[in-house]
Amino acid sequence: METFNNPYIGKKVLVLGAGLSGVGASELLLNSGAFVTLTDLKREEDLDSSLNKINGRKNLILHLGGHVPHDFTENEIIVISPGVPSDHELILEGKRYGSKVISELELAFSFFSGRIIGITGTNGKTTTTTLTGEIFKVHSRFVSSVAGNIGFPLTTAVLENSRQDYIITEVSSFQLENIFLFKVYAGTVLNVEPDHMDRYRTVDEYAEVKGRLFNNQGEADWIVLNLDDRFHDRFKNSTPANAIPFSTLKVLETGLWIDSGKVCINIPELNIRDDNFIELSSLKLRGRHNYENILPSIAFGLIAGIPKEEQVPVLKSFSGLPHRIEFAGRIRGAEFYNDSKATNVSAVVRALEMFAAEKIVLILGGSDKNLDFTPLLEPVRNSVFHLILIGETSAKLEKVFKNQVPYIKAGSMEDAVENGYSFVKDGGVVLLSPACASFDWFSNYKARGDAFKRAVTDLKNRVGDEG
Ligand code: UMA
Repeated sequence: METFNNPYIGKKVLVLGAGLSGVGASELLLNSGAFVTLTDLKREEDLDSSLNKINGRKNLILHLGGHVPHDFTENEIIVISPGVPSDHELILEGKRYGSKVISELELAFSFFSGRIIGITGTNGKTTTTTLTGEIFKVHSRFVSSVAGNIGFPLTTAVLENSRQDYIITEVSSFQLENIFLFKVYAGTVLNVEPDHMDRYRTVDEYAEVKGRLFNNQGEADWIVLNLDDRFHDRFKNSTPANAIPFSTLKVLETGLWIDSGKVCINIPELNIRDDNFIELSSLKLRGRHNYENILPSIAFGLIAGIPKEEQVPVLKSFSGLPHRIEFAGRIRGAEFYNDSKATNVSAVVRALEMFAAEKIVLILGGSDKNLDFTPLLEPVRNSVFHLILIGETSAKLEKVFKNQVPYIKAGSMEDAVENGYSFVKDGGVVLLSPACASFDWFSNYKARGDAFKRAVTDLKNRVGDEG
């Protein structure tokens, strides 16, 4: 690891939260000679096994099973985990005593000598980050990796190799709340739709935090700009970086766009023009929401100097990610799709667009992020045959759909799948696209999607046996 300008050597640092982010941050800090206190509300036995990576290390104090107020005023620096709100009472207290509060991205950045490609947005971050990572991987001139909100902390990626050329980083708004010097060489806000309304007062405030991705950029940097998103002007005006626009709806003069079923490119700054780069029909990814991920991924490759021809095989073979409108099986006429990662309203609307021609049973509900579900009424009324409401938000959802769309409530994922099947066994789609977080019944969206897939497989075995 680089130790140039190491601002943490000998410093007392509190790391708040001992999840993935906090353990990654602690490990980087310990390796750089800091004195670390790691604290979490959870007890050691309830924490993820990743803690084992650092447990017992010299210069590490663990305060688990609750926070010690004194820690927040005693340490010069506090690294806050993204899941902890920045206005946490103890954080505010620490700030009053002069502690500097930074995010894990900020910490990682000070040890990294390469370039960060930053990808944020309400929907499609993980797909875009993964696809961009694949594009960079095929190019033999670069050493690169994928990290961030995707589930692999940036601190860990930097610790593994602080001299790699690029880290393709999925960035959440939470991680941007406490940055100071963190800078992306090239970045995009894919879209801003209502989400995390339990953390931000308005969508405008949420967009403002997303826009911090472009803080600290200079004229040699790049912003990849979605002209279909209502906040694009604000982002463009916030940075002196070179702008590459893209659109999946409009034909553009410069940037990347779609015309007559083909991806077109015209980037004068890079001297690249191709009116027939790739046919959408040759791609495995389908749907406008996916094209919104493909265009910026191509742009990032081009910015880094990866020839467009080199990108073609990657684009053609990439088939998307688990839990994002993932095919989960067929039982007689019913097809099952797992879209567990759709944890907000706009993600569900995008999924419904994909199945517009089908008879859809939609499984909706989960834990509450204080989202307004009324914008779902119109698209659901237009395209959904029957609703199945699950989880903590089912009563809130019921109020929106009562007397508007037929619905039932299900008490478990198995129940939801079985009922869904009963409505469309002669033809149709059962879509789990919950518009909510998963923490009411599950540990995360992956566990929820896996439960759905398991329920489909179990039902298939039973129906097969009966049939
Ligand atoms: N905690 C406290 N005190 C508090 C609140 C929480 O100690 O007052 C503790 C919890 O008990 C828990 C820890 O903090 O043990 C959790 O920290 P965390 O929620 O920040 O989770 P991590 O495991 O560190 O994972 C985080 C991201 N999680 C969130 O932003 C909520 C992961 O994104 C990310 O992959 C990981 O860092 C690595 O960078 C997940 C996510 O849901 C996938 N992101 C949101 C999204 O995509 O919508 C933003």
